[in-house]
Amino acid sequence: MKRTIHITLFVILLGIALSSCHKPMPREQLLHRLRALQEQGCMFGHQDDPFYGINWAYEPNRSDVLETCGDYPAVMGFDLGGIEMGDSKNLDSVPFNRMRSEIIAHHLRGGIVTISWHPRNPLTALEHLGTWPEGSAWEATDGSVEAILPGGVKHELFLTWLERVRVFLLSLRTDDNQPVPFIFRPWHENNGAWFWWGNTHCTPEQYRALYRLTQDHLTTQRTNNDSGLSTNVVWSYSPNLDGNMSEDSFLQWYPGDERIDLIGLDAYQWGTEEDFVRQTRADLTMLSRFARQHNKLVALTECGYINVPDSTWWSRVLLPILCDFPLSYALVWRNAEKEHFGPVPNTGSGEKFRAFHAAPRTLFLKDIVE
Ligand code: BMA
Repeated sequence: MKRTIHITLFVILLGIALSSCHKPMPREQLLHRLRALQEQGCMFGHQDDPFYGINWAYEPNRSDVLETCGDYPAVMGFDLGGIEMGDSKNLDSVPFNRMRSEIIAHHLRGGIVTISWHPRNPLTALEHLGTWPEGSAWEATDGSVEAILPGGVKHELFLTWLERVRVFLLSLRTDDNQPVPFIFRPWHENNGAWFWWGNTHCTPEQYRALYRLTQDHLTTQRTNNDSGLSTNVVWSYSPNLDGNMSEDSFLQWYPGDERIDLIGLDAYQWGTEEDFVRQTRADLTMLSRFARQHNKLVALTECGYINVPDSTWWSRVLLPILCDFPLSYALVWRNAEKEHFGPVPNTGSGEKFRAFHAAPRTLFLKDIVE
């Protein structure tokens, strides 16, 4: 009898141990979901979607995408620029407290969250910014990356910046204390020279060391026995549109398969439509082949046509690209007053966006919620 009880107890304990071993982390769940959704279509994303849009700001439950087509974007993008200084608002005046609650709200409604970071220049950062680009991410001085790596004059300062980022990211938890999984996309567009981490301002080794330092700090630091960020972050590396990106040039700066889950391309139409289409297709051909061979996700992590002067652009230019490549998502940048990249409700262009929304290939929130 006693023996039977022991065996039963052992079997129960073994069951508990095995089930806790196999419980996937939020990060793995998100990766699994992203892979499954990629089979179904390409998600539409919008930066700063719930904060402001055309002729409104900080009104609850508003979204230009929702008001144009009746559904939220599947992916919402948020930016941490300014958090490194201990600011209460980001570089685009979004209060971090509001950002936290919108990130959690989007997660709870079944959406996907992606976070970027435009930190100020660590060599020249000022408490109060000077005339643009003074002190900002766009003050692209040589030597800033070197200065924040171990042994550099700003290394200690940079660790305090990373710690502020970590504390904010750690606070992304639901009321029942579950961490919100998200895609983190630091040090983006590094193959251009407009940010201080750009390719003419540091060496490939320094860039990769910066990515490693960021990732290692965020995933290994612990306070008060918290579980850290190792369990809920999907890591993205996203160079800018090149038009002629080769695997060799990509690999020079790539942080490595063991560090990256999602490969992104930031591709805007600044010039002609023909150039945009040709260049984007060329880079996505290379990147999606690389992603397939290396078992990575691929996305248009930023894209758009400034102020969308031609509303047929959505279905005529962007949609065919989304159809021809195995993209996880395509995120257009914010609808700021001075420049917008998303749809504008209550206009003729809204109607064209609704056709893009209705295309079988594009996924909005309702399409991805089970
Ligand atoms: C840029 C512009 C800036 C903004 C920055 C970070 O592309 O939209 O106005 O501050 O992104 O969102």
